[in-house]
Amino acid sequence: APAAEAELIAGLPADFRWGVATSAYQIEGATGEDGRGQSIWDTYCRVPGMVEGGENGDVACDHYHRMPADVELIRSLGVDTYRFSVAWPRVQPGGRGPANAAGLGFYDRLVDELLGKGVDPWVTLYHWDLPQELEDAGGWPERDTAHRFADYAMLVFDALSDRVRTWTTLNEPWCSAMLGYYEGRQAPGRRDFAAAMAAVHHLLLGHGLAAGRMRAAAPAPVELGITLNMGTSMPATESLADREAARRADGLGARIYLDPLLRGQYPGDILDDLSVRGVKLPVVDGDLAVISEPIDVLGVNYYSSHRLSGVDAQGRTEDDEGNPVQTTVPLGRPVTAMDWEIVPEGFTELLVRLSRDYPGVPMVITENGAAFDDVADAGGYVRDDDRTAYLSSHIAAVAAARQRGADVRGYFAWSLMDNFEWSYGYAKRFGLVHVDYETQVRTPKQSALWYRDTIRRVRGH
Ligand code: PNW
Repeated sequence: APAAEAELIAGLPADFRWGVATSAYQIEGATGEDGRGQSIWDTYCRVPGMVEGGENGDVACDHYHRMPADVELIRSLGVDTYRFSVAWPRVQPGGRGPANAAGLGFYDRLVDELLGKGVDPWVTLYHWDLPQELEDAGGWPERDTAHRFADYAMLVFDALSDRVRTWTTLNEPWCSAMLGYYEGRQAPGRRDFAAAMAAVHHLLLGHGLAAGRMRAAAPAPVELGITLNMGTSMPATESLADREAARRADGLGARIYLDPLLRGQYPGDILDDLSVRGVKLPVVDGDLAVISEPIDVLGVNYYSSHRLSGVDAQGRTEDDEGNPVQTTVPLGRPVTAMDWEIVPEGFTELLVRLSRDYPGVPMVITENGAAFDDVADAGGYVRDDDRTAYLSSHIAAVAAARQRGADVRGYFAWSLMDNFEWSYGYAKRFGLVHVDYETQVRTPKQSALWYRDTIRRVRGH
């Protein structure tokens, strides 16, 4: 397989975009500096039991103080793009009103530092750190939050669009809505299905409002997009119950975002499912026109794929609340440290299917990567063959999808360096670069060197 993978990877075009990705709360630290306000993650981390080890992002990778050295590290990997996110509570401590110049200043310096080293900045405006004051006012289930997001987006856009060409509004609205407001596994930790569905709509509305205003204000051509996390949902058997389970998983995981964004309407089957559950999306006339504002690039984050069954261990098709059963049936593949099965062909299937069902939108892989239980030697070096194998098989999967017609223009590894893995704390390491959290020393792992050499080879020099 590695030889076949190498051949596929070598066939990627010389102008394929290569990058590494991070997000603000996961790496910056300095949560109390330069007027930064509190976000829902500062709050959530302090709720006992929510984050492993009671950890939080107060220090993280101390990137806020080490930014120039980290940019040099990025340059040394030979990537052409760095995807990072802007912390809303640094720009608007309470989520409203004028920009906090000191907070915005950090991103201003970061962009200059990147450009000075020949690395393209790829800005994500929202990677989950909602200002706590907006959550106190209702959060994403509240329509007003969409308008607040668009205002915030314009503050950042006005400050950086003279130098930043590519903008992602939201990272993984599925996680914000479903993990944050339904499953409670992420901030703000609520468990309310109707609230989560309202959040879906208002996240999408916020995206559309921001994208429309950015497009109208753009001083030069810009590339606007949104990033969705998706996988391939396969039925465990051909039974109706299992096919329904796969349809619903794909509907709530992917189509409820893709269809309004790219077709201007919510998927009818999912609206029907919701109405059976007594839930109606809070759509107001005109919203879908806002949400379907054309985008230039679709960001795809891929980690794994799932096989689904509509029948539980007791043979039931409905749970105690009368909701349809949806169980994951393992494919029997090796797993990462997250217990996520390694399914590269599900990546190819996803990309081919997206290009067929939603033609005309170029895609970029804005995240792909894996956590493993790294063992560092005395010098901090990690021989992470498992991560290298994961990257190789998944980049090859992207190349295979391109051969089948998927218009994928780039690939960003998650993540530049080990960082705060949300409710898993610092135990899960996704980095290409190892971070010693005692000393903050960064050491490129074997996978980082493999990635650098791979990029070099594809570019042909
Ligand atoms: C993404 N899931 O999160 C995020 O964008 C990153 O911030 C994060 O560090 C990375 O993936 C690794 O987890 C996800 O449950 C969280 O399917 C959960 C899921 C998918 C992506």
